[in-house]
Amino acid sequence: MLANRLKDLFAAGRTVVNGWLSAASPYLAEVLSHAGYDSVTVDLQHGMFGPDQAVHLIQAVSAGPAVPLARTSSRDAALIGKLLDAGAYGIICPAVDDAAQAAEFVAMCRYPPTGIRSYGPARADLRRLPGYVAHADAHVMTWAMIESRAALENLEEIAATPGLDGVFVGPNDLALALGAEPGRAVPPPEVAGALRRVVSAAHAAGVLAGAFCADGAAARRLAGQGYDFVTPGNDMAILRRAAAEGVALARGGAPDAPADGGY
Ligand code: 3PY
Ligand code: MG
Repeated sequence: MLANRLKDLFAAGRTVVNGWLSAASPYLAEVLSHAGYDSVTVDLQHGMFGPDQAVHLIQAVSAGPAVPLARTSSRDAALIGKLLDAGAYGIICPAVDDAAQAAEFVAMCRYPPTGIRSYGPARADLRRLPGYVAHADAHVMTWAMIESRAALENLEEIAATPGLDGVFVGPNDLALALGAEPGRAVPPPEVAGALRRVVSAAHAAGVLAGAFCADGAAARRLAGQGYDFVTPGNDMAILRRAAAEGVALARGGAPDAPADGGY
């Protein structure tokens, strides 16, 4: 594991732009890694692949300039450890609803005595340099997803979790939790309000604010609100939009306004 370039970008106040990979294609992972993103997240929760294939996707992202991250499918020490051993430089953990869950998640990403990560770094320590344990603990980033009513209620306590780098809004599950429709290009008002609350709570606690976004315009809006880490759409929503646009243009019509917010 090299130094985590994302940490330098955050420290310099840059908005970090993250790609989102849900297709089981190492080729696509390479393409995204060369597309200009600062990082690319391999999505184990809703991506169409499991842990074995995630290893190859992390390898493919590593072949380009983007920093490989992973969203785990659950708060599971074995899976999180495997993703870190495979070379993920940070973990995004879904559905973190309170401070105890946030602390549990952070512990899964850190070695003893602070955490419970088991030793066996495999791809993450290919160079077998001395000091990997301390290096990994200092460079692996931890992001807790805020995507429920409970998480909003416990937001300040979650953000104050020692060792947590940032909170990361899942606008679709949050929309469902707040009785609104998920998957839209423009977040419903309930979610828009929550997004504003999350960025100020995160910064008040001294941690970063991140979010999944439907597209570049949504990502730009959140960056304007102070979000540090934005994800302008997932691979398949981008592809579907571009494909539909090409078809519409080829048929001499105007492309429809994007309805698919991705996930
Ligand atoms: C959500 O919007 O709920 C997400 O988890 C983004 O993938
Ligand atoms: Mg979600």
